[in-house]
Amino acid sequence: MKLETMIDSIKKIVAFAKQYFKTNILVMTFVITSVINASILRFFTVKNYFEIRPIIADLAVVLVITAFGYFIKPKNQFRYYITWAIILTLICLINSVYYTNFLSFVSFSLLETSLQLVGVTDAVVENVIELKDFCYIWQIIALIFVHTKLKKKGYYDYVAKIETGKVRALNTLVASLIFVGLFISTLTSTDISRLGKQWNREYVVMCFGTYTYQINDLVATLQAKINPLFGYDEHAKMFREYYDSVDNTQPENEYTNILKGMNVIAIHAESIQQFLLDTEFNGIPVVPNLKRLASEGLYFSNFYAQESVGTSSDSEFTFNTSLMPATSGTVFVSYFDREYVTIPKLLKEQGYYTFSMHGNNGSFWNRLAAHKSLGYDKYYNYKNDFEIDETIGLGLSDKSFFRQAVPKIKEISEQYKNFYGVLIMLTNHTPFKMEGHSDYEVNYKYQVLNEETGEMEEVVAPYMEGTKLGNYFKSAHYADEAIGQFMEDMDEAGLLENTVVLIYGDHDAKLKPSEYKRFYNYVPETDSVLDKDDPAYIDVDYYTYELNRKVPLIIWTKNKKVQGEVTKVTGMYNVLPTLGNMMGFSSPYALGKDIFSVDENVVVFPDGNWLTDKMYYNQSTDDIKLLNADDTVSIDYIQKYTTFAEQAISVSDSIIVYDLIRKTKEAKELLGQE
Ligand code: GP9
Ligand code: MN
Repeated sequence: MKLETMIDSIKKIVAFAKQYFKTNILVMTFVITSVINASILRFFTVKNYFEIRPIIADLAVVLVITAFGYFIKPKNQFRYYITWAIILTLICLINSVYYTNFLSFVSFSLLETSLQLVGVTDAVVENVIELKDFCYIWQIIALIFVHTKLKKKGYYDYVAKIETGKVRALNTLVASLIFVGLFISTLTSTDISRLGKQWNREYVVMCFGTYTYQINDLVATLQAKINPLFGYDEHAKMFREYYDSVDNTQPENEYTNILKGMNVIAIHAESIQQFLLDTEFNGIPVVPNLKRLASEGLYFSNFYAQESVGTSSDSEFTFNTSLMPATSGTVFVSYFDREYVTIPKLLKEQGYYTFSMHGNNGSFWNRLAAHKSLGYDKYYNYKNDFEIDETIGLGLSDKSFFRQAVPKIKEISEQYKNFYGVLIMLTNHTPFKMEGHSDYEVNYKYQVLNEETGEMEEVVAPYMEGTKLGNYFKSAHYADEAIGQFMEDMDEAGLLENTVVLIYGDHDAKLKPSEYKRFYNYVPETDSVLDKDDPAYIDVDYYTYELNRKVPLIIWTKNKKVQGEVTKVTGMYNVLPTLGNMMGFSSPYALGKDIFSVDENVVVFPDGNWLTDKMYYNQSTDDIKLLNADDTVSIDYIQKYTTFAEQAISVSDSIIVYDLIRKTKEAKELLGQE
């Protein structure tokens, strides 16, 4: 009896499945072809062939689209699914073409500027479209083919008799939700944060699939368009009031115009932290070249990058504008099309040719569009301008990058009287895996007496090998060698005579406090780490960690025009006013000050924390850390800078979101003031 019931049930299920498949042929063709197309796109681009997660994510999106098709009468469903098939095919096709040219995925935010970009950048290589870019069209052909066959067989009339659209729609939505749930359960916090920031588009596609990427991109693009529609007056008022109260004209001091008329090469030193300059292993400094350049030039030893989620791109932005990063999203991705007063634009007014160079995909951080908007005449990038003869990590190795950059700079110097160029380094990027490219030894070696032989013997304490911090030292050493080689090549090419070389660390290495704790508390002789209760134990608390995130800033000239160590706290937003005073330019919108014209400087961080020479303020806990325990600060002092920090962040964000610099310019032009 029991067996009979079971067989009966199985028969019923099989019959139901048969009936389901028989009456869902068009729908299933749509679902399967859509998921296959999204997978083909990944196969040709990011190449994560065997990842199941993006397939689940694509399936979930396609099922939601499918579900709504059931509300339409069967004989009209084809129109619905073919429309979607065309949209999805186009998404794959356009992304495929975009990837062929830019090695990244397309963004709705680029729609307005993309045509213009294609015309003006050198990013479009000869083969604009490849044959494989068209392979996605098979989905449309397949759907038309299946539809024609079904129509001939009277399929739609048959389905109309038995289909209960609403039930099927609901069932499909539930199925989609199950896939969504399944997918979400596999996500890490990094995955979610990267989806939110949308800056690493390859990563988002690899993890979330093609369709979720595109939906997310649409939402991010719309958000950036919608936000400026509300609250304009209030923000414009705050902006006016702030700039009415500050004087940003070029100050007069001993540095005024000292570097005027010189060329500038700025090196964006990826993840180079300041403490590297004070660290050595077995008597060999981690970054000997940076140390030397720091001692020969003007060295800011308490300099902070002020970056937010836009990391490298935020630093580039603040460096070039003296504004803070965006409070939500990133300037380079969502607000690149606003008007900003920037170093390249200000130097162009003095007749400079301006350029940037980088050994990673041009579209990474949306630089193709953002650099143009910042005022660079040309962005030399990756395969378009460099021969990829050595790859480490994300792209072209720093040594090859610099080697190839020098002849390009030479050519520029022969064509233009003055130039300003930013060289964005890449190799010293997390996870700092050097795979045999650095022979720097990060383990302590010391001598002990061998009692048997009576001779001194070398002991190696292998405590840093294989740790992230150990890898960081090796990788930073490589980056330093690359800088050293670049300086030599520049000198040999005669390019240092009238050139200021400015080097800044773009942000910290984002290493965990535990890495430092182990490093500071290791005892080589006993091959152990000090216990927390040990009196000699060095703790890395919140403030120690935050203060240690500082990066170096060096302004160097061959003839030592500027020299010395600046120990005052400084931030990335001080660069434009400080360098500007030395070179004869200024921005009326700078939020930072010329460091040589202020008695006390404050560095504001994007999260509202701030730092002076006296204290660090943690805004989330409303707590402070005095840098010198004997010092005192008043409530008014804390209040004054907390207010300034809030003001700087809001004013900057208003400029970014509401495009206030452009609006102010337009209003002035209208009034005939400029
Ligand atoms: C990417 C490189 C690194 O091209 O500049 O970016 P980051 O991850 O440091 O922001
Ligand atoms: Mn970076």
